[in-house]
Amino acid sequence: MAAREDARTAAPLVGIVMGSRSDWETMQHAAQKLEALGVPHEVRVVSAHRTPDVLFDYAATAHARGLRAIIAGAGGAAHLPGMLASKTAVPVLGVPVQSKALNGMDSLLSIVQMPAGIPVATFAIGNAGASNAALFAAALLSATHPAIGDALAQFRQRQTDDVANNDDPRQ
Ligand code: RP5
Repeated sequence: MAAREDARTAAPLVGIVMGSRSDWETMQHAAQKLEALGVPHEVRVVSAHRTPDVLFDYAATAHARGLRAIIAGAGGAAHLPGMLASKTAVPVLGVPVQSKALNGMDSLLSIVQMPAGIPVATFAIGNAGASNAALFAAALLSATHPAIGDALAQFRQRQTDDVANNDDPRQ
């Protein structure tokens, strides 16, 4: 429980941003994972198209505010992760949100097809991508934050044990 409280109250190491409040249904999976691992984080709506000045300010101040990874989720013409990456050297982890019109293929291609020189680490479409981006951010932080590394190792062990202890699909 202490780790979960720290994840909300300590100075954030990870920023979770999304293009719209409608992305929260997906991006909450990133927040839940960071919370479970005790990774201090913040959550904001930052739109590349509707609030571009906020995006620039968020990226420009991210490192000085202590952020060491930014998980950015967006759908459709998903410019948020790439534009953040263009304005900060903090690693950007892109999550393609599953759009209604094209099922997230538009989001995926918008995020993954960055030109050489500005990388965005791109994850799977939807909930799995949001969860894995959080796990990846925890892995990035584990070299400098051993408690996060321990929490990540415990999570993986529990996941392994769950499969091993439930290996008969008929039960
Ligand atoms: C993107 O447009 C957002 O990331 C969202 O996935 C999508 C739709 O936004 P809303 O119209 O629901 O606000 O910018």
